[in-house]
Amino acid sequence: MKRTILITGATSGIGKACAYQFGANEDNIIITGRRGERLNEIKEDLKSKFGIEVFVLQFDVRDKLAVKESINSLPEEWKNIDILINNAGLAVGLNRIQDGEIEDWERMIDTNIKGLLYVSKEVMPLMTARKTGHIINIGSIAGKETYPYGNVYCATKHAVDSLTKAMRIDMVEFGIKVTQIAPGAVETEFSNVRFKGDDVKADSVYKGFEPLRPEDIADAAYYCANLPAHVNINDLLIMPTAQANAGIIHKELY
Ligand code: NDP
Ligand code: 8X3
Repeated sequence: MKRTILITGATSGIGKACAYQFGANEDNIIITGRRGERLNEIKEDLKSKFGIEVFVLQFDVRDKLAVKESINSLPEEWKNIDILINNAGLAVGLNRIQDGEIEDWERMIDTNIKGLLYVSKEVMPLMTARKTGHIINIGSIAGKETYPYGNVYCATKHAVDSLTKAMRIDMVEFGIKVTQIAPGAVETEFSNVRFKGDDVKADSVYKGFEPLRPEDIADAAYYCANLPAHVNINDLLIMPTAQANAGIIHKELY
């Protein structure tokens, strides 16, 4: 049976890869993000490649009113959301905490914690009412370990780790599955955003080793979403083979 998947942050990286992974398997997808042009291009491409239905919702996850209005505006048949992938998120800056920018901290907290809550707040009642659903939160190795200069980003991902557990506890009686996928280094636009458009610095993060690809995470999300009804993956920590933990990446010198 065709399912309905809502993916936040589907314009790039992991979220976009999830849209293609689930789309290739004929699920119908609600793609969201701020960049409308990209959303429309991805919608047309998904429809023509896979013959699926795609619905675009353009909103900033930090805007609680826009989140509420957008999700409420879905046609009734699109409100039967089977899987929510809470993926939209970002790191901004990489500094000692005493040198951090308050605006950067607020962007991360507002997007990674509050944004995830705003979206979930609208979708969770739709799932509990139907007594079915699966929430997949994209956490991070940064939610398992705190690494130098990672401070507030790590704190936001520790919050995702905690909220994942909380969702599972509070919705267990409704049969809702809740999974966290926590990746190590994945080559996406993540570091371009973190370094505020310094693409040379961003590229250097992934030099000298083979990072994960966004498709690797989409593949894992798809696996988690296709287990029998009685099986749930609570937590999945996925690293590139060259990455031992948050701080140790084996890089070949060149
Ligand atoms: P990208 O920068 O490639 O993608 C981020 C996505 O989030 C974009 O689609 C962007 O859409 C969306 N987004 C960001 N801010 C907002 C906002 N305020 N409102 C709506 N959408 C927003 O990075 P990744 O794919 O790597 O990141 C996806 C998730 O994976 C994040 O939660 C990140 O923390 C996590 N992660 C990434 C890792 C990595 O190494 N890359 C490792 C571990 C976790 P738009 O700009 O169009 O709004
Ligand atoms: C992204 C992974 O460790 O590079 O969450 O910040 S890390």
